[in-house]
Amino acid sequence: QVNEEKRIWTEKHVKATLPKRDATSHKGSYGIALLIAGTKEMPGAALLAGLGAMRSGVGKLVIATETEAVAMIVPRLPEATFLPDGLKKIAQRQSSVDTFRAGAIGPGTEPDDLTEKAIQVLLESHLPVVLDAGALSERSYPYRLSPIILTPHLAEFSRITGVEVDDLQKNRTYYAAHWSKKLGATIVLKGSNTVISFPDGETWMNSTGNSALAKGGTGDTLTGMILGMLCCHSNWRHAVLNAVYLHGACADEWINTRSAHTMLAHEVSDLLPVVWGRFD
Ligand code: B4P
Ligand code: MG
Repeated sequence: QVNEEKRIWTEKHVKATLPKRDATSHKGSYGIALLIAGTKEMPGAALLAGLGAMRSGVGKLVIATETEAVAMIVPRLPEATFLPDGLKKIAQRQSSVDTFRAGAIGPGTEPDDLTEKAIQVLLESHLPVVLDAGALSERSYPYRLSPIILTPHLAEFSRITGVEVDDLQKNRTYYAAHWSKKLGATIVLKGSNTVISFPDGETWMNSTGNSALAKGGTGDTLTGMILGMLCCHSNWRHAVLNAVYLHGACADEWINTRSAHTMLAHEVSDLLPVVWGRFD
């Protein structure tokens, strides 16, 4: 089962693995997600990832971001709560991460010393951790029981691996699987037909998505969606695969009636309720 060539994650798999929302559940049933994202210069990335997360089944969302970014996010996502200057507080261990169910870091943050320290704190915790954008650097990962999920596009994957983009592009499945094993981390290698590789060799190709997604911010939305799905799925692999599938399916929904040139990243989150609704 594990090394089968080009296994494709399809509607059939999504139908079989998306969780139901239990009639008697409450927000505590779905946990609190931690999103470390955004700066005062790039607050939009935190908003986009926040929208993606809150549309994807979390109980509660805490956004750790720069104080100045909070005022910009609140009007568009009043449901979120905040840890102002949270990157610093987490990096300096002034604020614990133990109470969260899952964490994501990187959208709209710089790959600097503070980010590196916050990543170390997350990696020492029990949380499933999603690393994107500013959190994607060349490094090794400790052995841990909870998953580490990296979500690079080709340019970021090249930065992590030192392999040229052209070479990566020609052998996407090979490199995703190779580096997933080598790093002990799940790799979501983004692009047309996103490849998802787990450290034990299990590898899938996604079947949804289109060029409407080739626009700034859609990656931030995906990071949020993976974070949210981790909170409402009991199987973390299904959470990752279903997030990638539904993210692409929203873009497919968009181009049913609208031009691929025109979709905005936050509109992926706007479409998710209807697209997900078809599976309930
Ligand atoms: P960044 O500045 O890092 O871009 P970003 O903020 O990460 O954008 P975002 O988060 O919105 O999108 P992401 O790609 O994460 O870019 C830095 C530099 O890297 C830029 O100069 C850029 O041109 C370069 N770069 C980026 N991607 C590259 C690539 N593939 N090859 C070479 N250079 C590249 O997430 C985008 C989402 O949309 C993903 O989910 C992806 O799977 C999806 N998507 C994008 N195009 C798609 C397509 N054609 N079909 C289906 N899905 C697609
Ligand atoms: Mg990105």
